[in-house]
Amino acid sequence: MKKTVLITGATSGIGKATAQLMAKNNYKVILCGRRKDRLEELEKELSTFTEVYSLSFDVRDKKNVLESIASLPAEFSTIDVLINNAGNAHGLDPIQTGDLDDWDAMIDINVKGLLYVSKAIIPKMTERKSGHIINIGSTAAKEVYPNGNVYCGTKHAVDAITAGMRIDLNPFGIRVGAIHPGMVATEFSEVRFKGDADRASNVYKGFDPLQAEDVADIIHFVVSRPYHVNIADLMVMSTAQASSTIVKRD
Ligand code: NDP
Ligand code: 8X3
Repeated sequence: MKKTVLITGATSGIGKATAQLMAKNNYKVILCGRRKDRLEELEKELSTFTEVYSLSFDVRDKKNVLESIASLPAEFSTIDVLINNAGNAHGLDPIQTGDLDDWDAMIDINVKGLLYVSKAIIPKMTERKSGHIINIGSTAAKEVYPNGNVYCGTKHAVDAITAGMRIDLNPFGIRVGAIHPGMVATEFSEVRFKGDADRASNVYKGFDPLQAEDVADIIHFVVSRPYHVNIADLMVMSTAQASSTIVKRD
């Protein structure tokens, strides 16, 4: 029987590439994101491969998250795989001049949003005693870089929450793991720099960064292991990147 995967942040970057790959690999796909036009377009594209359903919600709105996921039609309501991918950095400022709204956005989306979506889905997994949760962390979950303060804090939290989920869900036979990419050329830096396309493209200049498809490929690999195999923690960087701050550029 086809498995169902729910992907948050499917309107762009890693989430979109993952939805495309999972759809072509015989999974039913639930696409989540705020931008309805992008959801509609992707749903149309992927419907030629598989059954697709879209949910538009802001992960910060806990009522909307819970109600949206509860509203899934019966044929999509058994979620086998949850990919908690929605998230972004907002700003890159030293702690003394950081913007309070940026801090709220990152903590509310990257941490609390991930928790709300998980809370909406985990009870059915524990009932069935099966399921797979993949949280998208970052190299920023493992190290802290200059001006990364709050973003790194949210990703460290994702790392700790992933470990906590794995422990608490262990009696139910649920797989839980995190995937931690280094720099991936997506819309991530455009969001971080509030639409400054030049500043964003400089982040990926002079080296061959990871692409969203590279990370999607890894997510598919992790999901498609035999059920007794749980890839608990996986870090992936471009060959040119050695750490958050060390990148070999031309
Ligand atoms: P993108 O900006 O391309 O995609 C971010 C996705 O998150 C979009 O689909 C966006 O959808 C969704 N999203 C953002 N805010 C919200 C919200 N409030 N409610 C619902 N959905 C939201 O970035 P990436 O694909 O690169 O990022 C995906 C994940 O990967 C993030 O968790 C990021 O931290 C992580 N990551 C990224 C790296 C990189 O270098 N790119 C490296 C390591 C980790 P919409 O706006 O339509 O709601
Ligand atoms: C995104 C990668 O290095 O910009 O998590 O933090 S980085």
